Amino acid sequence: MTTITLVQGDITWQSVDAVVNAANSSLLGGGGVDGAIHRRGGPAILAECRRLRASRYGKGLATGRAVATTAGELDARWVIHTVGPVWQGPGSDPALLASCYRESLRVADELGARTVAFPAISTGVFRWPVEEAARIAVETVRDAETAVEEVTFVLFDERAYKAFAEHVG
Ligand code: AR6
Repeated sequence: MTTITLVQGDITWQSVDAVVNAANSSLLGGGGVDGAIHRRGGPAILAECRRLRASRYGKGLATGRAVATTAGELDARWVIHTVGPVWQGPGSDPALLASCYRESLRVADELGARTVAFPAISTGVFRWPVEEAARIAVETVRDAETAVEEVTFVLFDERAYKAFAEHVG
């Protein structure tokens, strides 16, 4: 059983095996949580992302997929980068958002990570309504077959925290 914990705050301060990044397909950084992770984690993360782009991920990382790099100077061993879907309005397919959580946990299992921190993927620049994103995130993690022992959702603001709390009993 995976324990689900909620924290309100900045994910870059978490002490965990793996921190998940809400990246974009370029893997070369951006704003939001992506910018914060690269800023605090330092240049080693970007250097490894560039190597991934130069090798297996020449076209970038597809939406719903995940890949790991070093965590640089973060208090973690790995950053798992995943690309959430952009909200396209009502009727947007939640499958790709669920895939981000599932694939990130699959990568965590490959690495042997036991504690993983997630942000609320797609709920910032990618505009996914946080109430729906929270339900998808919690249900997907709860249903996942994984050896990860603790998943911490790190929610940046109170609205996101409350949305996740609705689904974590
Ligand atoms: N710790 C935890 N959560 C955070 C932090 C932080 N330090 N900073 C922001 N959030 P976003 P997306 C929350 O925009 O919607 C980037 O440019 C934020 O309040 O970071 O998946 C990427 O490069 C929101 O709830 O990610 C992509 O281009 C959540 O993290 C694009 O944004 C996700 O917001 C990805 O967009």
